[in-house]
Amino acid sequence: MICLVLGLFAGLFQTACSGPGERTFVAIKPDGVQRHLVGEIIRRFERKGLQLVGLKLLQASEELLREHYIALRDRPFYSRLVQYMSSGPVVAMVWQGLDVVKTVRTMIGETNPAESLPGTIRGDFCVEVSKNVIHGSDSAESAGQEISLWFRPEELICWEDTAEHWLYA
Ligand code: D4T
Repeated sequence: MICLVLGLFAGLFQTACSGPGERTFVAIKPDGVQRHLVGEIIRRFERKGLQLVGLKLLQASEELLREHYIALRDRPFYSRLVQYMSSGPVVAMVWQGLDVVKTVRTMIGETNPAESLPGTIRGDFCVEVSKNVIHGSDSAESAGQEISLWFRPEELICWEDTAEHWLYA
């Protein structure tokens, strides 16, 4: 009962939580975790000025991954993609900030690492499309869907970012 009340309270608090900009979903894929790139990737988003509001290491189920990539279910690489994403732990995150969906996609680079510029995550750390280290939501709409697929409301933390004053007018 207490948990239920606390959960409801947390849900209300999340709804009321307001920080600058929007939120996006980011996942460091199994190759990124295995290659010890977690710290480097988080460092880039933090230094940019984005705010971390959710973070967890998990072994994603095939069911979750099939749902996450549902839009690609007719593509020939769909099964291989789900298998690869479930081959080891992933780091799931939610980042917040002004135009964060676009900003994160720019920092990640193109889907194909060969087309990603140096300085982007895929441009710097990988070579093949099927092992491209990281995922970021491609629109505000998909960000909303992916955040609710991967995180419960109470797992997203509303906190005052004191750097905000130096980042935003
Ligand atoms: P994700 O969703 O992982 O951030 O990738 P993108 O948004 O950049 O690209 P996507 O949805 O088109 O592809 C999803 C995922 O599938 C892998 N992939 C893609 C693959 O293994 N072979 C392919 O030919 C393509 C196009 C890589 C990313």
